[in-house]
Amino acid sequence: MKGLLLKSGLKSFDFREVLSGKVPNEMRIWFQNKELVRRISETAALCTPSEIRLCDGSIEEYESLCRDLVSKGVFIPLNPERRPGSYLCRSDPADVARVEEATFICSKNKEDAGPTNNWQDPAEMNKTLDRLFAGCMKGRILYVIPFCMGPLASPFSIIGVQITDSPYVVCSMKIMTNMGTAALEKLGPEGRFIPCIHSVGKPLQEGEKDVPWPSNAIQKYIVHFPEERKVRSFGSGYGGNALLGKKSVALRIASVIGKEEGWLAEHMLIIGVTNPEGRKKYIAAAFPSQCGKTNLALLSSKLPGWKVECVGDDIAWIRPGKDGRLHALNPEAGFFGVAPGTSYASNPYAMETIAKNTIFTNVALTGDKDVWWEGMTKEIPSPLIDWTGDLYNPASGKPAAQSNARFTVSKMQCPILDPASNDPRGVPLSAILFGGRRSSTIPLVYQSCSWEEGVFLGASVSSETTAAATGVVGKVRHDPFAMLPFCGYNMGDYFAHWLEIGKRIKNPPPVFYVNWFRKNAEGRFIWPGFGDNIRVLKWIFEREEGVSNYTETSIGLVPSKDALDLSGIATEVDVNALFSISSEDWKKEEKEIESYFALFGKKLPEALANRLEELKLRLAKS
Ligand code: GTP
Ligand code: SPV
Ligand code: MN
Repeated sequence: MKGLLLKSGLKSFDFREVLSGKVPNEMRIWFQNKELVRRISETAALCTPSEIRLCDGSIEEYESLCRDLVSKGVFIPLNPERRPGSYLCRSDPADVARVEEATFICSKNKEDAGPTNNWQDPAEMNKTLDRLFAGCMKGRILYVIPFCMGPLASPFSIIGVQITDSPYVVCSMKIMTNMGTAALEKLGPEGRFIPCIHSVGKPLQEGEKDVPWPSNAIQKYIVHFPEERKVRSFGSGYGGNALLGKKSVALRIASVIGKEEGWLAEHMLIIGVTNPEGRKKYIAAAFPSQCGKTNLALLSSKLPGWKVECVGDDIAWIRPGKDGRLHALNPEAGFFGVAPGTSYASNPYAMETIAKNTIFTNVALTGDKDVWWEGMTKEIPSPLIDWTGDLYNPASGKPAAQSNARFTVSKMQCPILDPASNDPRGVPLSAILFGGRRSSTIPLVYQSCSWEEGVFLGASVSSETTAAATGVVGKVRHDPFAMLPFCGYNMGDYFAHWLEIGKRIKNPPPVFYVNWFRKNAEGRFIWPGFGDNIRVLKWIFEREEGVSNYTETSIGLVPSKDALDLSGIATEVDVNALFSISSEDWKKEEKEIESYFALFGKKLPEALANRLEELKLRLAKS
C-alpha cells in the first residue's frame, strides 16, 4: 500500500506512513480505534483503491463533493432561483431500486434467517464476496464514512462505519445520518461499530473513462452477517442497496440487536397528532415500501384544529419504558422519499421540505432546470427531459420520472418537524397502525381488541408490490409488519418477540389496520387519502381515549355509522364501499393467511394460530 494517498479535509498523507505510527495530530481521532484502522487497512488492501478519503461530515466536504460530481457530469445543478442547493442525479437504468433477490441474511444456521430471507453459509458467502471485492475499487477513491443512527446524544444510537467507492453515497449519507467526526467522537477508542463495506463493483482500468452511474450489471449482493454484525454490499449504488445506515443497519442488523436486547427495530413512521383541545398523542405506523409512510408522516390536516407533526418517516426503534409504555425513536436524519405523486395538492409540507438543498434521483428535468415527476402538476411541462436524459415524449406512454425516483433531504428542513424528533429517549406511543396497498377486501380502518390480536394484524399484512423493489409491480404478497425485506432473523421468532414485548409492558397501545388504497370497479381510489387521512387518525385518537363509537365486526372494530368525521366530504365518499367486509373475500383472505402461516412451522407462535382460528370461527358465523 506504499504511496496510497490518504486525504482528510485539505491535507494529504501517505497511508502506510501514517499506519506505521506517524499519525498527524489532526488525524488522531481516525487512528484511535484499532478495529476501525484494521477495517480500513483490510478493505484498502482487498479493494485496491487509488486513494483513501476520511470523511469528516462537514458542510465544506459535502459541497466540495457536490462540485466534483457536477464537474464529472454526475450531478446536474438545479436552477438556484427555483431549487437552491439542489441537484439531479440519474442512475443507470438497471440500478433503480432495492434488489430483494440479491439480499441475504447470512446467519450461521439457516433456520435463524428463516423461511422469508435468502440465506447462504457465511463462510461461503464471504469467499464469494472476497473474490468480487478483490480489486473492485481500482481507479476509484475509497471513502470512509463514520455515521451514527439515532441522535448523537442518545444511549440507544448505533454507530456504523461505511466504506464506499461512491461519492453519491457519501453525499446521501451526509443527509440521511449523523455522519463524520461527531460519530467518531462518540465511537471513541474502544467503541464498537457496524462495519459496512460497499462497492459499486465497477473497477476502472488504466485510462478507462468513468460512467456517470457506475454499478455492476451482472453481480449484485446485499449481504448481512447478523452474528458478526457486519454488512457487505456489492454492485448497486441505489437507495437501500447502498445507503447502508438505513435498511441494512437500522433495520436488518438492528432488528437482531433488538431481539437480543428486548426492543424492536421497525419499518415505521412516527407522528405526533394534536387535537383541537391541544392534547397530543404519538402514533407509529408500518406500511410496506411505497405505501404511504412519508405522506402520512408529513400530513397536512384537512380537519380544522387537528395537527400532525413528524418525528420520522421510515424507521422506528421502539422500546418498553419504565413508565410501562412503548417509546419510539427515529434513527434517521433525513428522508429518502418517493417523488412521484408528491405535489402541493397532495402534500404541501413534503414540497416545502424539498424546496432547497435536496438531491433528486431519477426525476425529470424541466426547461428551466427544475424537477418534475408524475403527479406534481396536472400539466406536463414542456420541454421536459425524462429521467434517462432524453427529451420526453408524453405520447410514449412511459413516465418521465422513474417510478422509484426519490428525493434525499435533511429532516431539519421539514416545516412540521416534531420538537421531539431528536429526543434521545424517543416519544411515548399511544397507537400502532399497520396497513398496506389493497384494492379490495380490507376496510379503510379497523381496530384489534388486544395486543395479541394486534400482533396477528401485523403478521397478516399483505400488500401489492411496488417499484421500491425490482420485479413485478401490483402483485399482492404477504409483507408481515411491512418487514418482509428488512427482518434480519427468522420471522417466526420475530412474531414471538412482538408478543413478548406486549407482555412486558403494562399499557400496550391499541393496534389498528388501515387501507388508503381501496378501489372501485373502475379502478379508482375510493378514499381521497393524504390530508384526509386525518379523519381516520381522529377516530383512532378518540378510540384511544375510549370516546369514539365503534361497531363490532367479524374482523375487528370499525367506526360506527357517523363516527368517522366526514365533514365537507360526506357527499363524495361511499362509506359503505369503504367499510364493506365481504365474507367471500375474507374467507379467501383467511385461507391465504393460513397457508402463509404454515411456512413458519413450529416457529409460528401458538397465540397467532389461535387468533387465526378465532377469525375463522367468526367468519364462519358471518
Ligand atoms: P418508502 O419510502 O418506499 O418506504 O415509501 P412510503 O411508505 O414512505 O410511501 P410514500 O408516502 O412515499 O407513498 C408512496 C406512493 O403512494 C406515492 O406515490 C404517494 O403519492 C402515494 N400515496 C401516499 N399516501 C397516499 C394516500 O393516502 N392515498 C393514495 N391514493 N396514494 C397515496
Ligand atoms: C423502502 O423501499 O422501503 C425505502 C427505500 O424506504 S430504500 O431506502 O431504497 O429501501
Ligand atoms: Mn421504506
